[in-house]
Amino acid sequence: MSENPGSAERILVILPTYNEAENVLGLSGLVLDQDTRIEVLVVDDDSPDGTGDLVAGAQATDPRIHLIRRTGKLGLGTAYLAGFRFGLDQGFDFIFTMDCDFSHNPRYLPALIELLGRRDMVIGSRYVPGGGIENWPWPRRMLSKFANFYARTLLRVDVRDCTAGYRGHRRELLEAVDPFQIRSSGYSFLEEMAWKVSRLGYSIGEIPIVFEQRNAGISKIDSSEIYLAAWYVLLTALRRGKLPQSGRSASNDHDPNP
Ligand SMILES: Nc1nc2c(ncn2[C@@H]2O[C@H](COP(=O)(O)OP(=O)(O)OP(=O)(O)O)[C@@H](O)[C@H]2O)c(=O)[nH]1
Ligand SMILES: [Mg+2]
Repeated sequence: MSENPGSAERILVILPTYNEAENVLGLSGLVLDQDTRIEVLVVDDDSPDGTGDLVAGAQATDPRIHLIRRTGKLGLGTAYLAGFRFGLDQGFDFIFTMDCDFSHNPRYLPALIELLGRRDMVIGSRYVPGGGIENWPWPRRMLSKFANFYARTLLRVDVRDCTAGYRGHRRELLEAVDPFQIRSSGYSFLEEMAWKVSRLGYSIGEIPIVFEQRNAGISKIDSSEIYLAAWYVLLTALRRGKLPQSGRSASNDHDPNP
C-alpha cells in the first residue's frame, strides 16, 4: 500500500462494466488495496450476467464501494461521464478510469496517483518506452496501433496512447474542460477527451504500463464500435478549429521510471 503520495485526499476509481461478473469483485478489491484514499465506483449498464447485483451485495458491507446502475447499454463514454458527475458531486480530488477486465493492472495506480500530483491528467500508456501489450494476437495489435496513429495524426494530439482508458484526472481539470459537452458516447470519448485536454493547454503525463489481455469475460468492442469511433474522431478533427487553442503551454511528457 502506498504512503499516500500526491496531493489528493480522496480518490475515485471508475470501473465501467458490461458483463464483468467474473472480474468486478476481484478487481475492485485489488484497486482498493493500492491506497487507503481510494474508493471505487462501478457504472453498470444493466449487465445480464448479474454484475450489478454482485456489486450491490459488496456495497452493502463496504462503504468504499459505490454503484450506479443504468437501464441499458448506454456506451462507454456516457459511463465515464456518469462517473465524472458522481466524482465531482461527491468532492473527489482525483478521478481515475480503468477497464474492469484486468487489462489495466491496479499495481500501476500508485505511480499514476503520484504523477497526477504534478500533472492535470495522466495516462497508463502502452506506447511509451517500457510499456507494451501482452498476449494480443498480431491483428489486434495492428488495429490498436493503427487506431492510435489515426487519432493522433488527425487530432494532432501529443499523447502516445490516446486510445487508452487507464487515466487519472484532477477535479479542477474536469471542471475546466467540461467533458459533458463531448459528443462521442462510445470508445472515441477517450480520443475526444485527450484532444480537448491537450488543445486547451492542460498537461498530460504518461506512465508505461503493460496491457494484459482479459482473462475472463468477452470483449465489448465490435466492428460497429470501431467504425463509430473512427467516424467520431474524424468529426472531431473537422471541428478542430472551433475549439479555441489555449495560450497555456502544456508539457506533455512521459515518465520512464515511475
Ligand atoms: N457501463 C458500460 N461499460 C462498458 C460498455 N462497453 C464496454 N464497457 C466496459 O468498458 C471496459 C472496456 O471494454 P472491453 O470490452 O474490455 O473493451 P476493450 O478493452 O477495448 O476490449 P478487449 O481488449 O477485447 O477486452 C470494460 O470494463 C467493459 O465492461 C458500455 O456500453 N457501458
Ligand atoms: Mg478490455
